[in-house]
Amino acid sequence: MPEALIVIDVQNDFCPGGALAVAGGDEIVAGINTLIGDFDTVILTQDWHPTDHSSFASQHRAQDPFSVVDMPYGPQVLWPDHCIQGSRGAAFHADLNTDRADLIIRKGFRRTIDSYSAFFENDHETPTGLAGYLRSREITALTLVGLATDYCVNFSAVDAAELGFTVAVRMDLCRAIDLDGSLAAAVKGMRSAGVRIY
Ligand code: VGL
Ligand code: ZN
Repeated sequence: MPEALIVIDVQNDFCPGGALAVAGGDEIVAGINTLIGDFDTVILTQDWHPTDHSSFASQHRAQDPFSVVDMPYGPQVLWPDHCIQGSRGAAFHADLNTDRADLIIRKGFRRTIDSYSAFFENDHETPTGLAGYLRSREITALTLVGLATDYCVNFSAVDAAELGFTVAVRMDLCRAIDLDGSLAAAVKGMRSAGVRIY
């Protein structure tokens, strides 16, 4: 069964010292590099925002980072400015082995809409093209690792399962933001979507 490893958003801004640092985000890099050796197909995702992205609290009057606003496509957490296209913060962690990547998928590049998932933007209907790529390569099983467990890994895993892929998430190679119980909710949601978590 053709399988792919999908490495979600292992970028400087999600690592300690970054603009939206995830605790221990850098601890998973060595283990991911080892796991890359076990897969024929490796795909990386890269959060890739314009400077005026609508998910940034800085673009909203009187909204603090980590507050939630209603967007036309639903509720959206407002984040500190992060992963700005071409910036050092948007670059992959320097130790991540990117050489084996067959595909790097960028997301969140449209100003008016965020994209947590590697498959669909946050309206849950605009495709990134990843599903088509995987299907045309006849890949049916996915292992996901990366940052952050409760946002981009979670949304990607649930979408993948709903699209019919067999999905596993290696929790030891993920780290979470964990806002207001978001990690527990993500684990529950992934399980009920049929994602294997271990
Ligand atoms: C992410 C918040 C904003 C993630 C990306 O990679 O989980 N979280 N942008
Ligand atoms: Zn982002």
